[in-house]
Amino acid sequence: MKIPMTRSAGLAIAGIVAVGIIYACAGQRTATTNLVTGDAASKVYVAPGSYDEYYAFMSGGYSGQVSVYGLPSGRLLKLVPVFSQFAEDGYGYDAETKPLLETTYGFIPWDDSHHPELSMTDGVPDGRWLFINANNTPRIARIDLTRFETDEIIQIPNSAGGHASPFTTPNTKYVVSATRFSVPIPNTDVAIDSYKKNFKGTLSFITADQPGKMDIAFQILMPGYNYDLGHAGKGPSDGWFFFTSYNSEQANTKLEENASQNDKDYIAAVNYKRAEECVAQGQAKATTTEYYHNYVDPGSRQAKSEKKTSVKIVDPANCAGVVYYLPTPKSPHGVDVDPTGEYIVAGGKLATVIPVHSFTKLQKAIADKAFDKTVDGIPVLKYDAVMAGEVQKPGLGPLHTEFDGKGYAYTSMFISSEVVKWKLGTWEVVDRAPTYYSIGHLMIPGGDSKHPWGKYLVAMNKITKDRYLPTGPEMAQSAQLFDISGDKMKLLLDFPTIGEPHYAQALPASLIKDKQVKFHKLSENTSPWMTKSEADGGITRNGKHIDIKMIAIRSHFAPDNIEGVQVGDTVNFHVTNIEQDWDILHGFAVLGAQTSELILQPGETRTLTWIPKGPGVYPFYCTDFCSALHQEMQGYIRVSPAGSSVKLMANVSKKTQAQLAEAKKEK
Ligand code: K7E
Ligand code: CUA
Repeated sequence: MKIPMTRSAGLAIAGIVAVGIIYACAGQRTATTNLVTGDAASKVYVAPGSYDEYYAFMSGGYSGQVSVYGLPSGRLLKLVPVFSQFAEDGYGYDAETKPLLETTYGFIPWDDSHHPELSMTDGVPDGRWLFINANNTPRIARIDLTRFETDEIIQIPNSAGGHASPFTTPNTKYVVSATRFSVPIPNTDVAIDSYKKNFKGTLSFITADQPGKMDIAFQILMPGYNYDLGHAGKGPSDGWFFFTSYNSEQANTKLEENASQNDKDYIAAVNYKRAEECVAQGQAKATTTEYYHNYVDPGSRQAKSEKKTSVKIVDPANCAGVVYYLPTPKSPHGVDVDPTGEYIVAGGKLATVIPVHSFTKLQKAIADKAFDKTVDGIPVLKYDAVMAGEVQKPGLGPLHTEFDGKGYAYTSMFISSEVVKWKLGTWEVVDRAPTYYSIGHLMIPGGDSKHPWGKYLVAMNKITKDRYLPTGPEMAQSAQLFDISGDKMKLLLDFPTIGEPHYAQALPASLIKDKQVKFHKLSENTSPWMTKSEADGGITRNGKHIDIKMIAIRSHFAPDNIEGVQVGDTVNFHVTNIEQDWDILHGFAVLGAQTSELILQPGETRTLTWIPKGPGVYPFYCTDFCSALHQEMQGYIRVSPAGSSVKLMANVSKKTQAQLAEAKKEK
C-alpha cells in the first residue's frame, strides 16, 4: 500500500491507522480461536513452585519503573522502582534513596522510562546489570541484578529527551544517550524559530563498566535533527554505533507534517573508536555544563549525589571520519543490528519497505568517498552504495526488529498491527502474525545480541481494547507471547503490563537466579545510623533535630516508647532491620507521617523523617506482616508542646537493662 503524501501527511497517516485497526479487529473476530493452538496452555504453564525459564525486564513507560516478568508464564515477579518514587517500598521517599533522584532541575520524582538494556560481555547479555533511560529529564540508571535494585543514576547534560538510550556496546564499555529534541547548546533564551541556526543534537557516550563510576566519556555534536534510537555494532561492526534520526527538515512546528517531507532521513553511523582518538588527541572541547551523578554506597546503602561540571564535546567538523550519514526512508524509528554485525535494519515509520544497510558496503562507500553531500562536517553516503536490500511489502509502519539467531528477523508493524518474519539476505517475508493491537517494540530474549535465545517473542502493544475484562476508559497495556521455535509464529499468551512498555530485554534465568543476595550482612552495614542491638539504640537531640536509632526484629521495635519530642522538632527514625534471613522484611510507619512507609530489607538501615504537627501520642507500627505477632509490632512516640520539660526518653527492655548491668559488673 502506498502512503498518499499528496494531501496532508497527518490526515493520510490517521487514515492508515484507522484502516490498520479495522483490519486487526476483523482478524480478531475471525481468527483468535485458530491463532492459539491447542497446546498453547501447556507451553506457558509453569506449575506452582516451579520457575520460569527466562527473566524478562519490561520498561514501565510513563510509570518510570521496570517490571520483571517470568517467561513463558507471564507472571509478574517484581516492580523495580527507578525514576519514580515508589510508596510500596519507600524508594525515593526515604533519606537513603532520595539522592538518586537529584538532578540539576532539582529533585525529580518521576520520569518516562523506555528502553531496558542488559549489560553484555562479548556481545551477549551477561546478567550483571540492567540499564534503563529516562526520556523526559535525560538520565540513565543502572539496576544491579543480584538485588534488583537501582544503584546508580547519571544525568545527561546538553540533552532534552533521552530517547535513543541506553543501548550498550558489546562489552558494556559504554551506554549511549542521544537527544530526541534538539535544543540550543548550551541551552539559552533564543527565539524558537531560530531553530535551524541555534538548535543542535548530541550523542553521549557514557562509561558503564564500573558500578558507581558512570561518567560522560564524550558527546558528539550533531545537526539539529531528532535522534530516535540506536544500537551498537558487533563482530565486524564492533566499534561503531548506529543512531536513527528524523526531522532532517529541521522543522520546529507541526512536525507531523513538516518533518515528513523528505523521502529519506538518516542513520548516523558513529565510529566511536575514532571519537576516542579525537578525545585523546585533545580535539574535543571541554565545555562547562552541570549534571548529577548519583549512586548508592554499597556499605551504608545510602545514595550520594555529586555534581559534575564539564563534558568533552567532539565536533565532527574537527574529527574527520567520526560520523557518516546513511540515507534511510522515511522518518526511521528503530535501528537494529543483526547477530552477525553485518546488517543494519531500520524501521521507517512511514516507509513502504524495510531498508537494510550493509556494514561491508558502508566501509567500501567510505573508502570510495561515495558521498552525496556533507552536512555540518558529516558526509552523507549514497543510498545505493550502502544498501544491502529492502524487504518489499512488509506491511505498514515498521518500527523495531529483533533476531532469532537462525537467520530470521522479526519486525513490528505498528499500523498494520502485526509481526512480520523475514529472512536476512533474501529479504523475503516468510510469516506474519497479527497482534492485538498496534504493536510498538518486540523482544526476543537476547534478540539484539550476538547470540539470541530464539524460542519466544514478546510483542508489546500500544492498544488493548477488548483483550481483557474492561476496566473503564483506561486498560492495562498488553503484551503477547509467541512461540517462534518453528517455521510459523504461534500465539501462546496475552498478559497485562505496567505503564506503557516500550522495549524489554530477557535472558535465561540461569544467568541470574543463583547470584541473588538474600540479605545484607549486618557486619558489613556501614550506615552511621545502623543499630546492631537494642543496647545501641536510643534518642539524641541536636537543637530541633531529633535522631532515633531503632532496631526491628520479629516481633518488636526497640525502643518502642519515646518521649521528650516537641512540636517544632524534626524527627528522624533510623530503623535497622537486624534480621539475617532471606525475605524477612519489616516496615515502619508513624501516624500522620507526610511520606511513605519504610520497607527494610534484612540487614539494612533506612530513615523516615517526620515533623509532628501537634502535641499528642502517636503510634507507629510495622507495615509488613512479618510473623504471627506482627500485629504486636508497634510503639508510641509522645509529642509535647514546644518548651515542655518532658525529658528525652527511649525505653530499654528489662532484659537488655539486665545485660547492660551485667556487662558493667564484669568490667
Ligand atoms: Cu516506544 Cu523505543 Cu520509546 Cu518504539 S519507542 S514503540
Ligand atoms: Cu515486622 Cu511486621
